[in-house]
Amino acid sequence: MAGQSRAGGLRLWRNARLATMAESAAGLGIVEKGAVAARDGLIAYAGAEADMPAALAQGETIDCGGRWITPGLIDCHTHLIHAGNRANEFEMRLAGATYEEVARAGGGIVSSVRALRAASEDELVAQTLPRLDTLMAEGVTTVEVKSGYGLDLDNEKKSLRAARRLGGERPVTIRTTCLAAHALPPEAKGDKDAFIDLVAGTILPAVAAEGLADAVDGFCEGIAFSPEQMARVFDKAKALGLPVKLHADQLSNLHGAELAARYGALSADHLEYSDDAGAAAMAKAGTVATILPGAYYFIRETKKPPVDLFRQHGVRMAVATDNNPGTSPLTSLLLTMNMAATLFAMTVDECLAGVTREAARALGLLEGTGTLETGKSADLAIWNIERPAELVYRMGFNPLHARIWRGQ
Ligand code: DI6
Ligand code: FE
Repeated sequence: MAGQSRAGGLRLWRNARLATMAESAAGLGIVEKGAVAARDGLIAYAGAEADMPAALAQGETIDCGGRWITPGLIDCHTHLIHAGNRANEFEMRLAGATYEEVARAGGGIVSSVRALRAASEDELVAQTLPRLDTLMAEGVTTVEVKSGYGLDLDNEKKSLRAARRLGGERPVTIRTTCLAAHALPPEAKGDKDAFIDLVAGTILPAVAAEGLADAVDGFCEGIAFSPEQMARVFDKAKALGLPVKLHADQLSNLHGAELAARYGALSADHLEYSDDAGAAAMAKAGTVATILPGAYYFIRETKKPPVDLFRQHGVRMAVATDNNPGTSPLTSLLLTMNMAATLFAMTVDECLAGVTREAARALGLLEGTGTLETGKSADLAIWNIERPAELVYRMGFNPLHARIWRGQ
């Protein structure tokens, strides 16, 4: 805070090694003797210390002792707002049931819906903060949070209001996504089309009118909604001026990747069963592929997302936790990177870009965060490491030295 009052809110981190993740640079955008200056919460300089304008050295100065600075990490796909947990279903699956069998037996997403509906908004915030704190302790400065366990107007709004409140409780950027088309609630009595009418006709317009969501998402899957049903949700989202995302091709290939691309989606997520045509369509539309190894690992999926196809077509890849009580009770982006590398053979550079620059792109935030570049939010993570690969290599070890959000 002292630095904020001095020299126009100037702050300088010097004697650091930078992985700027800038698009224009090769690889990680490494600067060996680097410095980052922040003014009023924005990056005023990031680059070689020797080339920094002298005027920027007037404020509070922090000697980083040769530590590495990356952009603050971004978790671009979470269901962080939920109530209770599903450890009981985990035990069922350990005894041999599949995720789809558990869902069809009345467990799955619907059991989290019951728990969320019974919780107050305050309780949701209180139950979610420990998960958010765990992400932040690893240098996360931006988190996307979906609704999708409310599945009626009041409970979807409650979820999104609770998600928005997280940003007031902690120094972190929260982006909210309305995932009302996540599952069919029990009161819909099996009528998916009528529920989609409710989502498109009532829930989305109300959520948009109150400014509760930054984007709209859906689950396109046999156990959830068809591509035609999702298209109706997306048509409404577009009419309301909200960008879209999609849980696509996670358990089967319903060509969700193409559907997402057709609507210019910010991202299509999961994608284990996507094919060449899906990757080509995403590349053309600039839709980011969000890779979610936590869910793949936790439900012991065996079909890997077609990372090679994404590379061949030039599809950008983000990496996220998918934190949720059913398929990915994961609150570590560092471990998520390790999984993406170990399970899917993503490179260190791809993993680090996936939790910074590409995650920002998947949220439509690349103008404002995700790389160390002048004019962006001063969101930084400072690490006790010798080389960036350590962030991907270790499992269950947190080398964070300091986390800076908007210059503080
Ligand atoms: N795909 C998933 O993996 C999660 N949601 C989705 O659309 C699962 C959510 C849950 O089981 O609670
Ligand atoms: Fe998800």
